[in-house]
Amino acid sequence: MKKKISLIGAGQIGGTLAHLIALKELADVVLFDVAEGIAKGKALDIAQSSGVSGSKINLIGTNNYKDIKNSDVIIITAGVPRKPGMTRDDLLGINLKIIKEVAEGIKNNSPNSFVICITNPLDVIVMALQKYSGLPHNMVVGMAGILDSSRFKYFLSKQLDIPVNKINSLVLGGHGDTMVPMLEQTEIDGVSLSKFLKDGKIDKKKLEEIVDRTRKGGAEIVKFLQKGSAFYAPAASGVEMAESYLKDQKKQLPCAVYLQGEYGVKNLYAGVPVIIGASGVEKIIELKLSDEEKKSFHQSIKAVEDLFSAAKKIDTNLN
Ligand code: TXD
Repeated sequence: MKKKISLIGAGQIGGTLAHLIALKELADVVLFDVAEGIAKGKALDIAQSSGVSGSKINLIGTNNYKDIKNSDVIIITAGVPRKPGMTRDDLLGINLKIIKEVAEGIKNNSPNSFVICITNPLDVIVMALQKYSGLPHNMVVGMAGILDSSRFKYFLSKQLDIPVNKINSLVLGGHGDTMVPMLEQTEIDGVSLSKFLKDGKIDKKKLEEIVDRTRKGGAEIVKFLQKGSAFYAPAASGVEMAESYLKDQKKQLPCAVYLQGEYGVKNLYAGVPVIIGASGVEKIIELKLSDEEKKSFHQSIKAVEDLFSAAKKIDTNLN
């Protein structure tokens, strides 16, 4: 039975998501956007590429929420991206309004979907999405950790001249400048990063530069693009989550999920390692954090809590 993925937002990431899903023949695609022409134009353009790729995926573009009915997966990128000099948090006001509208559309038309939110500021927007939509916590997740971990692994692989697929690592916490690359959990070709440090294969200063570049990875791209932000790596990361759900792969992935005491955090969305399978978020993996990692993680959680307090001031319904 062919699956169905609805993409709410057909912009830079939405269009790239649609193209990746079509090439991987993961599911039929509904591209939804308030700018109906963008959704229809991109759906038709990608559909026309099937003559080359041989993809049997059907795509439609729409601005009617009825078309997302019975979606297996919904991926949300509706919202505005950063401009140079803006922080992810600067997008809170406008994207909170948009996500309220999107939540209504999903609640009324496809409430049983696995919903992946990408819109920034991610951790607070995905939490607001879950509250506005009332969908179960295990079926509403945020995409950020996979992207941040991919950036960290890429920078490390370039520095060490080691293929990126030989590097295992993850970035936890909020999707902001306080995100936490987990150095103690990082392995290069099966060897711990701390051993690499001890053996002088990488120096601490270089590693700190890589951590900093990962935290500012989004801003670096915004500066180059001037108009818009990163979209290829975010789209690839979103597809990874959708695929693990649709194929019940039970992959362990860093995602923004609802914490109810895990890692000492209650009633908040934040990035931690989870198992994604056919029931959505199937398990939250509690890693043993070093004191240093614990301290950084909780600083990151504080940043998410502060931003959520700002969101509750904008919309008291979020209390
Ligand atoms: O790791 C992450 N989570 C981040 C997320 C990585 C990169 C970008 N991140 C955020 O994703 C970014 O800050 C934005 O908030 C979203 C989407 O980024 P994108 O680059 O795709 O933005 P675009 O190209 O502006 O596309 C947004 C689309 C655009 O076509 C609008 O017309 C549409 O959203 N839009 C809406 N669609 C539906 N409903 C409403 N209300 C709406 N408003 C705008």
